[in-house]
Amino acid sequence: MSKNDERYDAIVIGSGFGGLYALHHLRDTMGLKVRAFDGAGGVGGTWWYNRYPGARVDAPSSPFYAYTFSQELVNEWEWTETQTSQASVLAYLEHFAERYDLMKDIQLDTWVNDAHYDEAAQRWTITIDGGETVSAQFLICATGALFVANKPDYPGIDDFAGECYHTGRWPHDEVSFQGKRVGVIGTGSSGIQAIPEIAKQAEHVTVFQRTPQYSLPARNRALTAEELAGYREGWDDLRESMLRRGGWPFKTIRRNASDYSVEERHEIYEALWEEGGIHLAINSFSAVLMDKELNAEVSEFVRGKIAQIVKDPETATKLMPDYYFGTKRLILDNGYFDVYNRENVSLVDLREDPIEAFTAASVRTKEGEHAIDILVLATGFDAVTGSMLNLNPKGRGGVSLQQKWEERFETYLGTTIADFPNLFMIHGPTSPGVLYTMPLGGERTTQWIADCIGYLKENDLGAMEATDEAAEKWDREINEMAAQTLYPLTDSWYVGANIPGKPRQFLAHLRGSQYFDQLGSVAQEGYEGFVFEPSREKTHENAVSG
Ligand code: NA7
Repeated sequence: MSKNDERYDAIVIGSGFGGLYALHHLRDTMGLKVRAFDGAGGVGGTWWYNRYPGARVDAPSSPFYAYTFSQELVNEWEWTETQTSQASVLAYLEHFAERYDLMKDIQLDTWVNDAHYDEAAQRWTITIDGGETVSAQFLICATGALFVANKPDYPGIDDFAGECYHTGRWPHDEVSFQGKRVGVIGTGSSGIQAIPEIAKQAEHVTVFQRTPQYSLPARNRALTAEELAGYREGWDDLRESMLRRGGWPFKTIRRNASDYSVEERHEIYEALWEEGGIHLAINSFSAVLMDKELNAEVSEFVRGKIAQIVKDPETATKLMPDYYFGTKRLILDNGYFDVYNRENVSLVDLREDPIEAFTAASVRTKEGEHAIDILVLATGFDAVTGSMLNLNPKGRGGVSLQQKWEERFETYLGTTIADFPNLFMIHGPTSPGVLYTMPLGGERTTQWIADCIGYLKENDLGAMEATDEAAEKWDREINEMAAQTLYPLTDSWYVGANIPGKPRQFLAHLRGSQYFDQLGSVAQEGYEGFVFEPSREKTHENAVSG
């Protein structure tokens, strides 16, 4: 039996970076009554689930892949490496939840099985595990951009009798690869981070690769005490700079390739490769993601590096990507290409030698059979849209999100959806999300959402909703922005190409700081693109008291 006596101002779904900050900000800064729910057994979201060996932040990190709003928080957390490990990010998020006393308002191990909008009450009601219902005026979906694991459906895969793990659902108990024959499917960030670690233990690792990748050396190293102290000291300025510069505090180099000779350009590529991280993409030449010829030159440079590192020429050739550099998620690795120089690692190129079926103890490809004890699926996610479609909220007139997004993932400002009043997404489709520094993006989006809520309250309004026209216009803008780049030309999860049948659409806003300026101006100019309803609760109270 269900009961409906839990009423909140806001419900937050998810307790990763976005959800934890939303709970803190809405509760502690706005004074709202908030409750958060998460199906996981701990806080951390993506960082709770993705605990495979070698998991690290794949963007410029310590101390910038973290909350930025509090100098005290910056001062008290001791980051130790330049490329933060999963364990360290998770410990930080647990510390954050404890420090701000968030746990008392988070219900873990609790799935939200349904969410529907009640037009008359101007409220969202959710049904959680056990059938209990809880309602709130605002539904904040911090459900994660990389949440719904993509599991391949090869014939017989479920008959495989050995251990099988998806990188995005890694077990909490330690997995031992000692003396085991391991098959890894997938060479995105997760596969490329995990493979060198697994190879250290396993008897043999067979990598099944569908698409070779441009992976750049992470050059992870200890973060010195002086560096950290310097960042802390200059935090206000660094933060200011992050706000202005797409989430990254340091100036990126803007130069025209045509001002340099081919030799000079190669010297620049060499220097940036040595420096490591994503510098080759962001600090080489401005047009690298727009100009096909320039991109081809950088692509060739990386292929040359792969040829230098990997000793067996046949394996090196298989590892060479042929799509536009940087148009799939750039990967930062710690010894990935080197791993193929080990005797216990071999590569199967699925484009030449596809998987035909699994047996209880092997993977059968067109050209052979590979006996394995453990199967690691590093096959990624139904990214950006999957977790919202999984939740499948029902909006105005009972319309479900799955119906709404059947053909296109239309949002307004990447945070709201027409027909879904008072529902806000953090890192939703067409927000900068996965292409921005996510913790900061979550902070800034939440602050905007909080302003919307404040505006409604100040003006005795009960609901706000994006119009279809605004959503369509926004959709065109995002598309046009992406069309100026090479991104849409590549099959990647940015365009949904990794999930069979998913509508193809570029899913991110490409200019983070401009995006947050846009959010700011929409608020300043009275929320163009939204319609509002007076608060029925207030009218009701007036009627009662009057
Ligand atoms: P990704 O980046 O989506 O990588 C998944 C990998 O798995 C990629 O190499 C895929 O090949 C491969 N894949 C997916 N399905 C299959 C099937 N059916 N057969 C063979 N290979 C397959 O996911 P990650 O978890 O590595 O990283 C996700 C993000 O998390 C990452 O970008 C970071 O931001 C953190 P494909 O390239 O699609 O041909």
